This record gives sequence, C-alpha cells and structure tokens, in this order.
Amino acid sequence: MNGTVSERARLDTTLYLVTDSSYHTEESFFRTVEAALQGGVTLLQLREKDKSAREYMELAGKVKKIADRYGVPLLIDDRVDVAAAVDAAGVHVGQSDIPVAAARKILGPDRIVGATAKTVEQAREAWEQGADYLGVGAIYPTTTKVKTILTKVSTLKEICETVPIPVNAIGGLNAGNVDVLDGAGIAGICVVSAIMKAEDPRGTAEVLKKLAEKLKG
Ligand code: TZP
Ligand code: MG
Repeated sequence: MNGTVSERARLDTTLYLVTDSSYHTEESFFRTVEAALQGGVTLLQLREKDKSAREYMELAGKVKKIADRYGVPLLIDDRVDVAAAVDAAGVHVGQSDIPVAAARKILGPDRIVGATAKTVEQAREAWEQGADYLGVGAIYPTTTKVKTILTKVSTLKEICETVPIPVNAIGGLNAGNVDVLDGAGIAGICVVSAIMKAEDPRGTAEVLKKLAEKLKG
C-alpha cells in the first residue's frame, strides 16, 4: 500500500494479532504470522520491545511483505518513524508513546492510528485526537511482557458506549474465556500469546475469528 490509498478505509479489527517474536526463531516467527493470516487475522501489529530501531525496521519490512500477500494492514507498535519508513498501514500508540494527535500529524489523514486506553477519559481523549480504534485492557492477567493494569469489563462497556470508533478488548484472551466480552459492544479482540504460542496458529485463528464475529456488538 502507498500513501495515496486510504489505509483507514480497510480497517477491520475483528481478529487483531499483536506479535511477539521473543520466544520464536525468525523462521518460526514468520511461519506463525503467516499461518495466522491464513486463519483469518484481519489486522496485524508488529510489537517489538527489545530490538534496536534498525532491527525493528528490518523485521517490519519483512513482515509487511507477508501481510501484503494476504491484504492485511500492518501496524507498528510505538514507532511512528518505523511505520513511515516501511510504508506500514499505521501505528499503535500507548499512553507513554507520542500522543495520537502527533502520530496523526506525522502520518497524515490516510494512515491508521490506534491507541491504548484503560479508562473512559483516556478513550475520549484518544478519540478526540483522531484515533481510528482503541485497544482496551488487560481484561485478564497476561503472560506477555507489558506494563498494564486490569480493566473491568464494565469499563470496557462504558468505553464502547462513549466513543464512536471501534473498540477492541486485549489481555489474556483465548478461545476459552472471551465469552465474558459478550454484550460489551466490542468491534473485535486482540491476542498475542493465544496465537503466537499456539501449536496450530491457523486453526486457532479460525476459531478465534468465529468467536470474535459473534461477540461484535
Ligand atoms: N496490552 C494490554 S495486555 C497486552 C497488551 C499489549 C498483552 C496481551 O497479550 P496476551 O498474550 O494476548 O495476553
Ligand atoms: Mg506503546
């Protein structure tokens, strides 16, 4: 995709895979990401916390090639510069990253800017600054390396009712526990380990996608 195409027009957060390469070889990482895309992942985020900017960019370029083959937008966690450099579909920013408005200013009107929100106030602010979607959680304790707090499903529901943009749940979600999200008004689910650590990432993605479709409210 290039800057003349609106990446925002193809945003579908139904099954949003956030990657974690820390327990993979490069080969098993790419294989897992590709299998997940085959299983129906609708949005992909490359999330690297321990790589240098150079390494992050190199990996992003390779993952983008895979994502492009499946027509799935690739977002980059934290780094607007990396997103722009590899012509990714956009960026995901948290509360300690550059603000949504700044990311929007840098990436322009056609790229996707997603944000993390853990409270109704943060959700409203991100939406007002131009966020395209929100990730809300952690709903359950997570084994993925992240600084987070638990978010109640009642808060998630309130956020869904407050902002008119897609809201995804994240944190400890798997096929056995997503039913708690029923009726909250989510647009989709974000998962890391449920897919990245799965023995059958494609089959797991297929199951999660069916569940996510049912939970969308
Ligand atoms: N933000 C809140 S929880 C989380 C992030 C990035 C990690 C979710 O990982 P998992 O493995 O799906 O629990
Ligand atoms: Mg971040």
